[in-house]
Amino acid sequence: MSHLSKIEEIRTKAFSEIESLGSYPELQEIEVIRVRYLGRKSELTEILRSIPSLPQDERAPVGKMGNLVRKQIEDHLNAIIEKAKKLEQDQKLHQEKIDITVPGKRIEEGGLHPTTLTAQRMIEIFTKMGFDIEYGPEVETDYYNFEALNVPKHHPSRDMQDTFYMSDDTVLRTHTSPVQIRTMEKMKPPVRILSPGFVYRHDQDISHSPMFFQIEGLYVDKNVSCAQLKGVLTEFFKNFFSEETRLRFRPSFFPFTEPSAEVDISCVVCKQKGCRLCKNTGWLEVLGCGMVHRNVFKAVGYDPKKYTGFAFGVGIERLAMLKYGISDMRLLFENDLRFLKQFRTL
Ligand code: 2NM
Repeated sequence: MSHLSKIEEIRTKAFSEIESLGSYPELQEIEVIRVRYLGRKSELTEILRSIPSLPQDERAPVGKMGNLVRKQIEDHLNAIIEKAKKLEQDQKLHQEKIDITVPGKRIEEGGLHPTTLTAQRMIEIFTKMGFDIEYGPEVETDYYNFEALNVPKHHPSRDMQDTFYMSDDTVLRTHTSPVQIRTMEKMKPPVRILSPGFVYRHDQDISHSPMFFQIEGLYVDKNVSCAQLKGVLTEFFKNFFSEETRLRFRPSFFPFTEPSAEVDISCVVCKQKGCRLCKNTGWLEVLGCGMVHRNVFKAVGYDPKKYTGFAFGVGIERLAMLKYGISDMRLLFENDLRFLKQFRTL
């Protein structure tokens, strides 16, 4: 058989095989045919490869015919492949069509814990006043938790009855003041920071938890005054509770501040008419504060003649209870969803 008629035969066979694929060919079936007629080992490829060894006068017509048929088969296959792809696509779309009448799946919404919400609100108010946020370790050395804070060796707060000791000189921090010490060690005044975090005390009843969330504030610079302390705290409580909130500063004592004060706010429940919460005094104790003791400045290498500062510390659970009307602190630690779900407004 001449090469030309062989090529003709290949075309006829290829075309009839392609036709036999029917109207819904699969891409895989098409590929089998492509390899059979156009692949490296196909008859047509063999013929085209053998052209250089053909007699001179046969080369041109065989080459022309061979390439033409190759192109025809290729085009035909490509057209079929397009069709098959489109079909596959249509089928996919058809299968994927959605039933918009099926009821939606409800996404279980989470929420933030009231303690977290309270801390966030407090941080928001103080950052607007220019305070930065600082964090530190919950396991502290005796030095950062007591010594640098001017707490004397035999102060009751150092007692095993009150503090969780990890070893002779490591404790679970009893306040976040160590964060203030660490921050002052690494930067010069002006220092305006807030230190939120968990602290630990050996203490437990309806209004005390052995682990609670504290936020302390510290402002150190030249000429920081007691009046500024009162101004900043007043601003905070008016923003946090309401504009009519009043503050009262009572003299107190802390080793790390001098002078020191306890801050009471006008009762958020009865507006000072007298109620059970404020024990008919009209006042609620919420916070401790004072002017930073010169010994604390000495410990961090600040010159107490050059700088003054104020500091305060507040338990967040207490503020959360007052803000949301929670009567038992234990609710904040039990993680009962019936309780927590009531704060799910985000
Ligand atoms: C309080 C009350 C008074 C306080 C002092 C310091 C530091 F590090 F600057 F000395 N930080 N926090 C402080 C002062 C904390 O909590 C009731």
